[in-house]
Amino acid sequence: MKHQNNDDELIDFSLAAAILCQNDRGGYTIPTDGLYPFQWSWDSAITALGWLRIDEKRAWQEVETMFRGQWDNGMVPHILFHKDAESYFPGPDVWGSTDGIPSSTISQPPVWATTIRVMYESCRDRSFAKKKLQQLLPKLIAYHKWWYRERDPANTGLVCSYHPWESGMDNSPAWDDPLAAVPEVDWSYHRRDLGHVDSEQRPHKPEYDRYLYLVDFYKRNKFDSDRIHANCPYKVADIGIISILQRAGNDLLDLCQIASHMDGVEELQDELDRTSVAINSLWSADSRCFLSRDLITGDSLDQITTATVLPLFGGLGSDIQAEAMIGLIDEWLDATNFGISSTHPDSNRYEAQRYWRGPVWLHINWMIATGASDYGYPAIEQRIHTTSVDCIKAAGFWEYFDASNGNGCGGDNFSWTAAIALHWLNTPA
Ligand code: 9WN
Repeated sequence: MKHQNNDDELIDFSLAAAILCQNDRGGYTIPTDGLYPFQWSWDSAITALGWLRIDEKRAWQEVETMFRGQWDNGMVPHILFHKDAESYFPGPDVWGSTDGIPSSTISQPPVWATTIRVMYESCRDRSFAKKKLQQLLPKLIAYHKWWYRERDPANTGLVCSYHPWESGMDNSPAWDDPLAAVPEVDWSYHRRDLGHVDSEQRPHKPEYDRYLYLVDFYKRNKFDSDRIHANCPYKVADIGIISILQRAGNDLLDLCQIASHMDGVEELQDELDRTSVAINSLWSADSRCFLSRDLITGDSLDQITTATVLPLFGGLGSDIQAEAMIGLIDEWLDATNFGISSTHPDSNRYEAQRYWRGPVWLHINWMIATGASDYGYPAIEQRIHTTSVDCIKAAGFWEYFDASNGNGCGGDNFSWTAAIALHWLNTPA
């Protein structure tokens, strides 16, 4: 039986705003207290959308703090370790990067230019925003160029990821096979996540052993791009990253146009055009979506996860492909009660509460709903919106939700859940 949305019962948006304030550490927002005590890149980008509704200047500050940690080569790290904290593992010593703000040595889905475009278009103080935009554009361009140069040196049109953490969808079943080929670390360590969250809702140890092997591998290779590209035991063309990069790249070009900033624009346009063609090699008519690929074995990673329909968000599907993806999403929503589950419930690897193997993540629902709307499917957008509202009504502002009963999972008082509510669920679809 479908869960009914009772429209009279509203989300507590003042609580959402209070969560951002509670998680504010002065210029950056932690995802949640204890479990994640640092600044994460794509969390921070989504969180800035929430700040925009509360305090515009604070929203721009969120962006600036993140880009203060940008590497000289253009990479925006996935974590900035602004302060020491014992409650998270692995910390900066394990990652081994010591220049500037201590950071991780991989990136995360590059949603920044998309966020900044929303911020620019919906802000009240346009002249302040324009000033900020002028300062940020060269950094954003350097970041996008980093993806193409370092993660697609052969110019295939499909950037690659070196770590499941880079996808932001850490233990997605799509990564099971490529991750299984990575050796395990032979040293012992103490996971801190299990002190905050039930182990049923977190990745297993063999996955962590391999996550850490990869972290060590970059360090042993002194973060040398050529060596890592040649020898990294995990190399995946991740449809989620590719789609988010494509949308952000188009948003970046529009922002450059607005600010009459033409440096580097032609090169970016060429990269976007290349991806628009190359993406078709990932299309699966049988699955009705795009599939990531293991670039070491060449195998298609055939799990149906929310990443596989993100090309709607990236504007990467033809009209026919979009129609097929929308059909898939429609049936997917029939099979769940609360939003789109991160892994399709029909998968034999589906686990209702285990992190990226089943639960619903609201920022991803927002991306898919946005894509559905762009392609002209308002009824699907509405369904995703309504069932996302239901998650918060059922449980509050959790990190992720069980798609069958709306139970909140992972960390509570979670920044991107609060922010996406303020940004997206605060307005009717
Ligand atoms: C590793 C902060 C991050 C999110 C990721 C989510 C989780 C980290 C972890 O938390 O990953 O980066 O330790 O589990 O998977 O998407 O950015 O919220």
